Amino acid sequence: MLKLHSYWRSSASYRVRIALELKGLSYQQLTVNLLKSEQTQQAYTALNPERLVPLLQDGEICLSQSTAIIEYLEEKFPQPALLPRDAAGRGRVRAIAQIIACDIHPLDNLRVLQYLTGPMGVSKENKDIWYAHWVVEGLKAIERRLTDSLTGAFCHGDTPGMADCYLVPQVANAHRMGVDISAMPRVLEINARCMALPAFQRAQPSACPDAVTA
Ligand SMILES: N[C@@H](CCC(=O)N[C@@H](CS)C(=O)NCC(=O)O)C(=O)O
Repeated sequence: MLKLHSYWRSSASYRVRIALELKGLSYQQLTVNLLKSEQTQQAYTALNPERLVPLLQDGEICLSQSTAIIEYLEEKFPQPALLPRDAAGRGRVRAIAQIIACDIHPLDNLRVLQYLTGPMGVSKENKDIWYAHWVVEGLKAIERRLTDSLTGAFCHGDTPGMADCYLVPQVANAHRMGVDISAMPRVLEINARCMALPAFQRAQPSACPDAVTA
């Protein structure tokens, strides 16, 4: 069985859980507790020297990086497809995914925020301003992208796909951190449509075995 090393509140892990659920794949979740710095401990770094989650194990294969993992799943388990059939469509979907994976998330990751408030001496208030700024900038870019005619009920057409795997966790993070994204109606509509689907519900942080809900 596929094994996903992940943490319930990790949005990069959440992307992969959505992809696994949309494809109807069985997988076991193994917790790497980021709040206990388990990602830096020997047992985990032996598997993933990058010291980040998620990590997918498929037999002897160990894959890091959520995008590489999702692309691997797409190639190994092509149906249902998370990418459109046409090259232009695949480019568009990957671009939306990369706005989140490359333009937003690296600026707001745990270790970046900890570096701001630690060695850089940034106050919690200013750290929160930094966080909200980059989330809003990135989601605004997606909102503008979603004005084109290729957007349907979901980010690309009327079937949930790879771009939605990235959008939903980023919106969840924005909500959790109290970032105001009310000026992004398309983003919010698509997020709500996704969250009405069982695959997205099964993947959400509160449904994870390591979720702390109290
Ligand atoms: N580019 C990586 C990012 C992975 C990543 O940053 N994961 C975060 C959780 S969402 C993490 O493990 N953070 C631990 C840390 O910052 O020390 C991916 O897409 O998988």
